[in-house]
Amino acid sequence: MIALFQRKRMWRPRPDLRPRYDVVIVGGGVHGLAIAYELARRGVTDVAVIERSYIGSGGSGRNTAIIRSNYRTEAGVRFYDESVKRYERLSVELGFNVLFSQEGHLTLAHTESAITGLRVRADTNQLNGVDSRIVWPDEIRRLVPMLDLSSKPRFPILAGLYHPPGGIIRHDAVVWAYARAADRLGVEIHPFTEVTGVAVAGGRVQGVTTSRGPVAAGTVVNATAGWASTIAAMAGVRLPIVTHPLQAFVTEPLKPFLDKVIVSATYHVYITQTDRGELVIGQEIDPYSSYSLRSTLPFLETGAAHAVELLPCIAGVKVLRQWAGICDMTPDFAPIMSTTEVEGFVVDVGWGTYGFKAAPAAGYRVAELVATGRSPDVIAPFSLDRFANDRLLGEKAAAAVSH
Ligand code: PYC
Repeated sequence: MIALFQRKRMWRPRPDLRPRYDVVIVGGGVHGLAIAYELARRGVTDVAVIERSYIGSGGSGRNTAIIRSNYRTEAGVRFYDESVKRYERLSVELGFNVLFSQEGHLTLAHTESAITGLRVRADTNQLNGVDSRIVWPDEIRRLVPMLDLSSKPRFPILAGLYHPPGGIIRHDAVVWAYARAADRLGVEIHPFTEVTGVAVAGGRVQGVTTSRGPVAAGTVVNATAGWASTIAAMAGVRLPIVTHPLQAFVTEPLKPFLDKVIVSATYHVYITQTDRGELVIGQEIDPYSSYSLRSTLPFLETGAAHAVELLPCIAGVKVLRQWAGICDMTPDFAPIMSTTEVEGFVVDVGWGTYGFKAAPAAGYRVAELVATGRSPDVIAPFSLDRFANDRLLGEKAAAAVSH
């Protein structure tokens, strides 16, 4: 029988791992794929992306897909602003709709000290050309009519930081779009291939060993998010990273009523409504370090209770499912995009709870670092040696719902 309709694959299956590539990227999430695509665009096409499971199976498939650049440090604001601008062009650039809804991002303050923190962010954002400003309850009511702005909640809403360019995106579409674009430029994508070792000799990386045999490489890039420190340890590189779970849950679909991303550090909760109508609700990272991908009842109970304090109208809504991802946390809540003491071993790690929003800029800049050997200005503050040289970045106040 003749198949009437054959679906086109997003990228080509590659039966064989070749014995050598110019660049091997460990991690087939959005970062690894974006780096591969940007390398290929620069003419570096002898690239393999090696992924232990299916592509996008790690943090890229387990995040809440919030995009924003309203960070606290100048380095953070500049970098994430570049990423938001790249996301704005991504559907056209990659020829694939990534459903970026720039609906606006609203961080709530419930205490005077939180307002002070938001003022610092608003100033730093504006000084760096990012649209972000303090808003007061009257305007908050107009932006999100369903928020409880009365004095009834335990922590009434006093003010907010409003960031119109922020929003949400369709995360699997971003992963597929980068994979397809990288594949078309000649990159090889090898899912279900586990890296079991990183070969180093004379202070230089030689390649990786995998569940499908050894592969030599001129450069190895570690883009493995929650597993970043374990892969780095295989190369003898110690990273200041501790892995923590981050959980989220999703409700049944509701009629559209929430067209802003809402974040509250005091309630440790953030809420968005997807294009399908579901509410996506997340909290702070779990307080213990773990590689566990299991979600927990205490998380669901506190997340739901806190979300209902902000939006009492969702009290009877059913929860459909919950999940956990794992996050590579650095002490200053900022990433590491850097060369290391092992020549040819490059890291794009420490993405904690902010990796997805960073992928287009990280892909572009880490590819530039690999291709030229020089760290571009916009990512120079994120080098690994900042921890030895006492140049930490202090991004915690603006990272997810941390405070
Ligand atoms: O940084 O916007 C963020 C975020 C939301 C959820 C986790 N991180």
